[in-house]
Amino acid sequence: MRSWSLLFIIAAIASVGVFVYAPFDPEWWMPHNVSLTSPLHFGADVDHLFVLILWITGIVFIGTQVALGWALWRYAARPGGKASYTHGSQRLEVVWTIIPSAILVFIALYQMGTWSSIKFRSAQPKVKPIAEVTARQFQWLIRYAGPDGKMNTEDDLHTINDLHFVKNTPVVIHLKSKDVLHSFFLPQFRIKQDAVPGLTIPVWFDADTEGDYDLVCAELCGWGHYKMRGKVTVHATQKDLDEWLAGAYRAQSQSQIVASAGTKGSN
Ligand SMILES: [Cu+2]
Repeated sequence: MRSWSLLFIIAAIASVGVFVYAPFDPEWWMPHNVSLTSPLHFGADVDHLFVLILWITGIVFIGTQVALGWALWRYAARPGGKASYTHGSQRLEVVWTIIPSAILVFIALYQMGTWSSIKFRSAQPKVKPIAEVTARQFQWLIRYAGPDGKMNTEDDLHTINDLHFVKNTPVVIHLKSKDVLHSFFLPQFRIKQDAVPGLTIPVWFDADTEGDYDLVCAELCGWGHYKMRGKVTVHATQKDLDEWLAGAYRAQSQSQIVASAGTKGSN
C-alpha cells in the first residue's frame, strides 16, 4: 500500500534531518571538548575524525534513504500490478563493494597520525606520572606520590574516584586493573583506554579549561559498572593543585591517626 511507503519516507526524512543538523552543532551530540588548544590537543583531532566520518556516513545515508524512498513509492503494491523478477546487477554489486572498501582504507590511513600521537609509546610526554590509577569492581583507586615525591612508598596519597591535575600541562597516568577489564574514559578529553589485569599502561592527555569533568568506565565490567564513575578536577595553577594535595594528605594522615587510635583502644 502506498500509504505505508509514505510513513517510512517520513521516518527517513526525520533521520536525514538529524544527520544534516549534527555537524553544525557538535555540543548537541558530543560532550564539551576541553582539549582543543592545549599542548596535547587530541580532542580537536579526534573531533575532526568524528565529524569527517559523520560527513561520509551522512552523505551515504542520505543517498541510500532517497533511493529507498523512491523504491518504496515506485514499486508499492498496486491492484492488478504484476511482480517482475530480476537476478540483480553484478556491476552494481562490484561498485558498492569497491567504494566502501576504498573509504575504509582512506579512513585507516588518514587517522594514523592521530592514533599514534595518542597511543604510541614514542609519543608519550617525558614527564613524571602524576598518579597511578587502578580500576577495580567498581571504583577507580588513585595513588599520588606523597611528600617524598616518590610513588609506591609509605607516604603515598590515596583517593577514590578523584583525579586532579593542572590545565595546559601534559599529564601521564599509569593505568592498572585489579580484577577484570575496565575502560578508563574521559569523555570531555576524548580519551579512552582499556585497563587490563597484569599490565601497566601509560595514558597521557591534558585540558585547556579548569573545572570538574567525568571519569567513567566504558567497559561493561559487572553488575555495578554503571556506578564506576569518578571526577576529574582540572586546576588553574600548580599552586591550586599543591594546596589540594596538601589538604587531602592532611585528611588522610588524620584518618590514619584516628584509625590507629581506634585499634589501640579496642585492644
Ligand atoms: Cu569498570
